[in-house]
Amino acid sequence: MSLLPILEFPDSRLRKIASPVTVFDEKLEVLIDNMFETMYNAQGIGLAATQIDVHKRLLVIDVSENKDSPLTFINPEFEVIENELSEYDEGCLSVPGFYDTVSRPQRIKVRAQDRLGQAFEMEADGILAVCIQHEVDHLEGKLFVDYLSSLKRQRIRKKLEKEHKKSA
Ligand code: GNR
Ligand code: NI
Repeated sequence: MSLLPILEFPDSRLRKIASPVTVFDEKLEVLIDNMFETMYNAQGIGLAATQIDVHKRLLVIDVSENKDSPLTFINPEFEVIENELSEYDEGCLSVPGFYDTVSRPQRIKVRAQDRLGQAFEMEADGILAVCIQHEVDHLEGKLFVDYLSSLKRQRIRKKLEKEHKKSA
């Protein structure tokens, strides 16, 4: 397995819209395994393919305490089943070191395919619902900082650009 480099805001590749996965093969399985390894290594609870510069509709999540409940969502779609919003202090592996409050629908129903292409459905609430919506946003080229004021977003962009220059 291998660790994959994670793109960081304001990299324009994070703005690409991902295409559906159509082929379920060995190569896809290797990619999924590498995404889990990369996510666990970075101590994230989710990772979208967009973040590793693969523009396919694929994401991995593990919100469990013991990091023993990996979930793979391929070609995910969700509908809101409760319009009530809930706030969560979000972070992102592509926006390292920054956290801020985002409001999203509390309860969703997700339809997706698993790593073998088998369709499944599940309902989600709490942190899992937050994480799925955060990851599906990545597939649409959207980041949690887009929900913040432009002033906050600009501040974050400038700080990260400075960091990137230092390490370049
Ligand atoms: O690791 C992550 N933590 C997190 C915390 C609150 C809301 C969303 C997330 S997702 C993030 C990993 C990530 O960047 N996924 O795209
Ligand atoms: Ni993220």
